[in-house]
Amino acid sequence: MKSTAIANANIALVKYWGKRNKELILPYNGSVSMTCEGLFTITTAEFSKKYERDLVIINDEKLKIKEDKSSSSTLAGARVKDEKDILGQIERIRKMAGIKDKAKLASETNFPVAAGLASSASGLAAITMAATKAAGLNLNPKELSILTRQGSGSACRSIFGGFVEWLKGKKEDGSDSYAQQIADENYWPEFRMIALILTEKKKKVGSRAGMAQTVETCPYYDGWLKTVGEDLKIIKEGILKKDFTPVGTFSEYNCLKMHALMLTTKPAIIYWLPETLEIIHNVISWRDEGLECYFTIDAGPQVKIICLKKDVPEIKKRLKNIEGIKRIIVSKPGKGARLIDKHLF
Ligand code: 2P0
Repeated sequence: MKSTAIANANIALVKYWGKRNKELILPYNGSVSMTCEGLFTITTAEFSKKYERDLVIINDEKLKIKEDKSSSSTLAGARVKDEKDILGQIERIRKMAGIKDKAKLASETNFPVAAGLASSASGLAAITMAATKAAGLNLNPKELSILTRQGSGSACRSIFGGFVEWLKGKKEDGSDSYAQQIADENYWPEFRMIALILTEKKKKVGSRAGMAQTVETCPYYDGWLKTVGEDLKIIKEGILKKDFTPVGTFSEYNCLKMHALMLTTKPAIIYWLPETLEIIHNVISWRDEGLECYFTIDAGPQVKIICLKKDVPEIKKRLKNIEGIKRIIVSKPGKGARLIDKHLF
């Protein structure tokens, strides 16, 4: 059977950075995200005897299925991570369904891949939903989230719409580490995330290698783990009360704490470009002038501005005065991953 799924990317308000189990992808800390409408991946999957080997096509490009020994901090390494994730996920799904057929999978993403815009989140969520269905499995959202997590951690949050929490869990087998919805996409429709694309180049240090390096070498990682619980509590409460100021304040603070970890990792992981810092300074001064907005930044140079709908026109107007912004994408809370009828092949 052929199945197709669409999944939106998500941007974290409380970040995931560090694994307690690399094999099962179990995080050291819980995280919270907004699923972003309009930043999506569509995937069609089919398992069939007619395929001699697994065939994966990403944005019209065939994945070369090969082992590459290069470090994951190189461009090639970042690419291999994606391939291994996808093939690993197909294999996991085959085992779960008890089938041997090879798969054909086509995936299309409508925004820059591997540049700090959560492409692996929408990608692995769409792949997992399409391929499980194509393999004849009928998983509930919690089971789907657990399986998606094993392909890429942040992807487990994209199964759900609106505002989502990924529970870190305590168990060794990962059965209590999954995402759940805090509030759906219609709960706080005024909330906005403005993604500013500064470069479409792939990042040099992938999240997977970067976070492992942080856990191993950063002297402040314990401080992160001690304080992230407060960020989670305040942001979740703020979402439920639709109280923008604490959500924005603590999202920005949590992002800066994560980047402080990155900067003090050996070797240092510096994702920011000069333009990133310029936007940070602007957001802070706009806020001082009474325009309430906050920033968040992931494992890449792009800045996302967190604001309310009423302030989007003024923020866009001010952004015109900043050089180096290639694209602006405004997202509101979006739907969770779902099956659709229109197949890619
Ligand atoms: C997040 N990031 O919470 C954080 C913030 C990047 C910075 O989740 O190894 O691609 O596949 O589990 O999910 C990126 O990490 O890493 C990420 P894996 P993933 O959105």
